[in-house]
Amino acid sequence: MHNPTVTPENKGPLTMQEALLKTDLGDNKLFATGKVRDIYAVDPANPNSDLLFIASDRISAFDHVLGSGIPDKGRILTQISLFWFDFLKSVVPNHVITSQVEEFPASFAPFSRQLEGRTMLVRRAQMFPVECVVRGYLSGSGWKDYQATGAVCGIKLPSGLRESDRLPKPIFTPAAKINTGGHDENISFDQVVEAVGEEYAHKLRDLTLAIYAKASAYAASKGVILADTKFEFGLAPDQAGTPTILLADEVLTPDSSRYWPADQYAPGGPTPSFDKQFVRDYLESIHWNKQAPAPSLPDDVVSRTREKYMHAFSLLTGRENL
Ligand code: Q0Z
Repeated sequence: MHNPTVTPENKGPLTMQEALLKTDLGDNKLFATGKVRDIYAVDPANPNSDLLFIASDRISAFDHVLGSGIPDKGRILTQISLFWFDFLKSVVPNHVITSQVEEFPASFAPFSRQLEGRTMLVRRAQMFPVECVVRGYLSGSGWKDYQATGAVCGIKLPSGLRESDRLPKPIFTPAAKINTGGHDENISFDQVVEAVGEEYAHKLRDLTLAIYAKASAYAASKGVILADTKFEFGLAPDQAGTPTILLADEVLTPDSSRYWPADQYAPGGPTPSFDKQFVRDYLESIHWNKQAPAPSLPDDVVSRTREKYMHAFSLLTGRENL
């Protein structure tokens, strides 16, 4: 299977085996692209206009976008995000206007098949230049920093912790966004204060910890450990015109979070995450040098990975179908 890209317009069926690798919305203007997501401007002439936020079926591993997509991945992740935006709406307002394609501006109507289930019309916000990371467990760059310094983002931790250990309490470990390619760099709370000011720094930290507390307790009740995750916040005027913090971007998806199956949790080593383990194992097995071009994936790795994403979706949302 070569995961053919769907045709841009609404011709022919979108069958299960097709992955959306590249969005093509005709004359609509691309606003930003990431490894996996694309953003379109609704009205390019208006610098404040809404945005169309689309999750493709691209998948990245070892910092590269792979040659194959995972059919429905973008739809699955968008539905997970929408679930969490709704679940968290009493804690924090969010940027979502609608995910109903029929409610999108008319210029997007010819592309409804491409957009269905994977797209959110969102309010444009002034994004804070900080990745709001929260960790309940010691993994990834947190584990690396802890081994080197005994601290993460300037937060001193008890000695003797093992990889994947649960932390005494969740910690806010912000990171600075590094433009394309480079990894985000862990920063101290004081550096957040320098970037956004004292008041917003405290608000972002408190919101991040409050969201994590509510979401991780819910995930745990479904047999899923939310080891860590990353939020992006922005500012937009509320109904009275007062600048208000909004939860933006994607929220608590497997791409922005480490989800661990609780029944496989074993501290003292790396914990394989829910979604990409078959992909990483395959890429290690072929001894890819982790330089471009990234390889494609065999069909069985694609379909087993798709099942992993669907399983995470089902556990978290209680739904069997997209
Ligand atoms: C998010 C990103 C992506 C590339 C801009 N509501 C918003 N208002 C203003 N800006 C953004 C949002 Cl979500 C915004 N990003 C991150 C996402 C592709 C970059 F899908 N950039």
